[in-house]
Amino acid sequence: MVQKSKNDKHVISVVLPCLNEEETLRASIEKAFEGIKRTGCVGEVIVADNGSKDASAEIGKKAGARVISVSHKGYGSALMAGFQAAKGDVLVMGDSDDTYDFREIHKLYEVFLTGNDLVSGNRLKGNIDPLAMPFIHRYVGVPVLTLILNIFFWTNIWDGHCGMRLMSKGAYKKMKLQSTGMEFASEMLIRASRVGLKTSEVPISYGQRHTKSYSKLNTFRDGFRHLWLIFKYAFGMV
Ligand SMILES: Nc1nc2c(ncn2[C@@H]2O[C@H](COP(=O)(O)OP(=O)(O)OP(=O)(O)O)[C@@H](O)[C@H]2O)c(=O)[nH]1
Ligand SMILES: [Mg+2]
Repeated sequence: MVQKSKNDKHVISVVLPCLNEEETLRASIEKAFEGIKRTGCVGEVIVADNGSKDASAEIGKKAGARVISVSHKGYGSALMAGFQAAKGDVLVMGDSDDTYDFREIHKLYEVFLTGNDLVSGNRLKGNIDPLAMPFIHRYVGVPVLTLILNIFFWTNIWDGHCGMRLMSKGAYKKMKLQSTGMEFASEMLIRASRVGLKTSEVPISYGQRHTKSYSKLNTFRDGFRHLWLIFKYAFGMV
């Protein structure tokens, strides 16, 4: 079960991986602080930056986040460094492109309190903006890759690529994650299943990326990385 902090409240660390997200970072941070507040807990927001060339780092600091500079590139690397730096006993991950609504952190937290180790958002069952995900991601990539994941490893999660998740720090440490890229999201579910974590998911909102900054997700490269990782774990190559 999850450790409580001294005042009987959890301390929540929200970690935002960030690569050139100056247009949306402030809004993401403000929503994360509001999300922490709505849980009744205290907490911090950490921006895990990979050498953004824009003003992300300064904007992050000004908005009250702790900005850490991560030398090893990649979405997974940034999250692992952020979790390492986190002071909280509850960890939340989420993107800094203002597509997840962090004011909904309490929805995940409430389910976590019922005895789960890891709670993931589910965008497909939630309030999803029609333009938030390309057709191929929403109706092919995410459901098919998640189905394959669940055939090999029962994960109890049906949006395998959701970037908004909440877990105890103890659960995170148990998983011993290593993936540096976007396939980090799949590895987390595989490892959670392998080490016997109790998982659950909650419908959440997902909005469109409204920025000039480009998406870092490459449909075929990253899709293949997720699939390859699943096969490596399934056939004992990891
Ligand atoms: N630090 C760091 N952050 C990254 C890296 N790649 C992606 N990110 C961040 O991780 C989050 C997810 O990346 P996105 O490009 O939004 O990927 P996505 O949400 O799957 O794709 P979209 O739906 O197109 O937004 C964003 O906050 C990015 O800034 C990276 O290499 N390093
Ligand atoms: Mg995004």
